[in-house]
Amino acid sequence: MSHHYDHKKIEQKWQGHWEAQGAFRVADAARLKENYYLLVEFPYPSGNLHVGHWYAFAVPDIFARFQRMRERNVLFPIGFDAFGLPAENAALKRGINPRTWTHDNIAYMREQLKRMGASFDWTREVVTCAPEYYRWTQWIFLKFFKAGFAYQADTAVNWCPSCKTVLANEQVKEGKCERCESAVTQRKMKQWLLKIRDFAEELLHGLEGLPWPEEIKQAQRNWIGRSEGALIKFKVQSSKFKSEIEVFTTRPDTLFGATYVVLAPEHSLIENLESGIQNLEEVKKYVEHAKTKTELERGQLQKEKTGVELKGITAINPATKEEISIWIADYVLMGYGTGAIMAVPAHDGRDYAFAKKFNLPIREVIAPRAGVENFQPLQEAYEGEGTLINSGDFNGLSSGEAISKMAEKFGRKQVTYRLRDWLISRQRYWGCPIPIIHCQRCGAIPVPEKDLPIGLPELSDYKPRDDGKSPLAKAIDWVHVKCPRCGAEAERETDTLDTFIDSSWYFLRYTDPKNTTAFAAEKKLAAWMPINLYSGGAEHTTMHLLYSRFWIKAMHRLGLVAWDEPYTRRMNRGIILGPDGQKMSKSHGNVVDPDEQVERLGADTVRMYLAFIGPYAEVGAYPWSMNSIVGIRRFLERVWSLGARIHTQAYKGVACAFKSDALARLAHQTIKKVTEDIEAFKFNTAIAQLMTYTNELSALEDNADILSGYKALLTLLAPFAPHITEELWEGLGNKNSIFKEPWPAFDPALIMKETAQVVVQIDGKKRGVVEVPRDAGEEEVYAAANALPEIQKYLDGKKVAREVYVKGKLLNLVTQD
Ligand code: ANZ
Ligand code: ZN
Repeated sequence: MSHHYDHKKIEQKWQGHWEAQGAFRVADAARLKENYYLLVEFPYPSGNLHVGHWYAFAVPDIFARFQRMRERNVLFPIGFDAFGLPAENAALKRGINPRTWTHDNIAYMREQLKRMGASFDWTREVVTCAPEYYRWTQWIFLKFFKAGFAYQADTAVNWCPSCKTVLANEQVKEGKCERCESAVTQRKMKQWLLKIRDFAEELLHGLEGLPWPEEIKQAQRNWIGRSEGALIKFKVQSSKFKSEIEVFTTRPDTLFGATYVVLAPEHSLIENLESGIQNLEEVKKYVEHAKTKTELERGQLQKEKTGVELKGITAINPATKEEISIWIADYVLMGYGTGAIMAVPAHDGRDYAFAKKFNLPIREVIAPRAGVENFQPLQEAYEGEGTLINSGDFNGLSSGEAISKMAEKFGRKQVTYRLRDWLISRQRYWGCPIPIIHCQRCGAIPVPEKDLPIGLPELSDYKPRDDGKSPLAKAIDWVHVKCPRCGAEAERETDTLDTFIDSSWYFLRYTDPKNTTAFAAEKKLAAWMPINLYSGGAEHTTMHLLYSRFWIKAMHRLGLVAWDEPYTRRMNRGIILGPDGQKMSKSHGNVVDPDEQVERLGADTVRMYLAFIGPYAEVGAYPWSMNSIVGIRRFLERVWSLGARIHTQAYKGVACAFKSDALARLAHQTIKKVTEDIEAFKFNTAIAQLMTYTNELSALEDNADILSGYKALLTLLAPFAPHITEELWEGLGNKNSIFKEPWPAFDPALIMKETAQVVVQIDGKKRGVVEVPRDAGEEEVYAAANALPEIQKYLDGKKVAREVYVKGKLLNLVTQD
């Protein structure tokens, strides 16, 4: 055995070996208690692995290998989220076909991933742009369509002028396109949506039973944004027609203070009321202007309020019967509640700012405390609850009572959600075609199941267009088909599906990736689902993680799957920063290339370093440190040279008895700590313990002693550094892979501290307890007991005549009287 640790040779050897042996192929056993499904979010084929990928895949691999050594049947699959904007944008930039670009990148990344030494079962690889996969994406979509979960609507949508496509709300970050950071504008277009909002209550409810980190659950709750309130109708007063404005309010108790109403600029009532509006010109100008702003800008509290009164029409407050003015203002959003509000300037900050600016009446109707009425003009809105004043028959009621009573009297109770239906159509080429045929006579007709998949046609010009049409519209032969229902000339839908659809069910396919008659066989799903643990990025909390929960709930409602939550546990990981503590980016020049590090230090070092960088289950940001990674390399070299030292010893491959009690104790403490830390994803402290243990072993004089503790070291180290441990294990004369070894168990008796708790009695009565070394002599125990204040108290003024000591248990002091 060489004295030099040649990581390149070793890593190549074992990766080849694992592949040839199919070491990580997992059988689809029926659901056994031992089945464990560990899922990591699959990458999109960007073309090159970065440190983040290593952090996302190589560190969970520790857990996968650990579970396997604990004799679990572990499914740890990988694939590629291959459709979508990033791939298409990158291909466009390089002037190549997205298909070519994607497939080349996958081939390259597959090799990079293998060099990580991760124990993926490659036979289950799933690629979402493969027709064998998206056939089932289309199939499930059609089930949803037939059940009414998917529908088309003419709605105001987020449009990215640079990507030339619509975006879901979740893909707009601070008014900008999540992909290219261009400012997003509003457009009205006919689009496909999924009724995620109908599942809002179930999505909230389902969170209750999940043992997920509380922050993730809370972020989803906030995104869903459940709000209890009331719908109240205000009659519109006009000589020309009868109409009503319905508002959503969480504070029906403030109704007597509603001194005007406000509509969102997009509110349909504005068109209906047109003939009655005297300042139509001005109103239309304002509506046009509002379109250029994003919802986020509009919703901001501090923002200067703007608006226009609809002159010529008024509304009636149903409680006071007063005639009040109607306004449009962009701080009221069309997508929330009813798109109309009753404004209560005395008790709502935004309404207050608006009323001040436009000189509208402000009437207080809530006093902070009973009997305390404020006779000064208000300096700001009082938004809290309190006691009703200026509210007719309701005066004196508390807000709580009034909310309920007034909601019933003047309207009806209503729950509203912030969550919008999920906009899923994209005007882009590189996505899954929507399997719908539009017929003049029959409307939107599903493609018959037997015709699936509807393949994505080849196109030489797949560039997105400004007119809001998908590039697929240019595939004339593909577009023109016969209506499956009436046989007339019809056209295919040319939009493609949002990639978040592809990733909403990929984990089901891993259980049965080659199935040609179903998205996955029921038995295979039953063997693996729900997923035991899903590890991924924090940025997906209100996107992928919410979408896929919805998707599974929708499938469950249709009886397609047996459970309605896909992920038992979820863990969000942190991010790795550049050595300068900044986010890694080309512009900062602080990007660490993992391939380079692997070349120099080895995959085992890189994996282990990333595991060492911080607690994996916490969403921290950890700067890369060249010194620390070299420290890990040194550690592995120390393990290597220990192996070289004892290699000369005859080793029979059987369990060794530890050569000393002290060594046995340390070994068992190490087994316990490493096991518990891995279970808690504290890989960093597990590694620290392995380092201590290795130091102790290295300090031993006798090689036979070292050998006795070395087997435990290698097995505990194996999940972290799989290549070097395989090599050293083989060097000890073992014929089987170290991953066939059972995880070592520890003996609690051996770990116990070396101290004993000795009860101190005075004249047969317990008066205290001292902690002493287990093998302490009587004198030492007596001295320790004497030092206790409670013992001193009882012995004060007395003389000890005799003492009885039961080793490690009891000291009785008998006094003279
Ligand atoms: C009258 C009122 C009086 C309100 C008061 C608040 C305080 P949450 O809790 O977030 O659900 N609102 C309703 N629809 C809106 C829309 N489309 N755009 C902007 N604001 C809207 O907020 C509900 C409150 O936000 C509603 O209750 C309404 O103002 C406003 F002292 O009605 B409230
Ligand atoms: Zn037809």
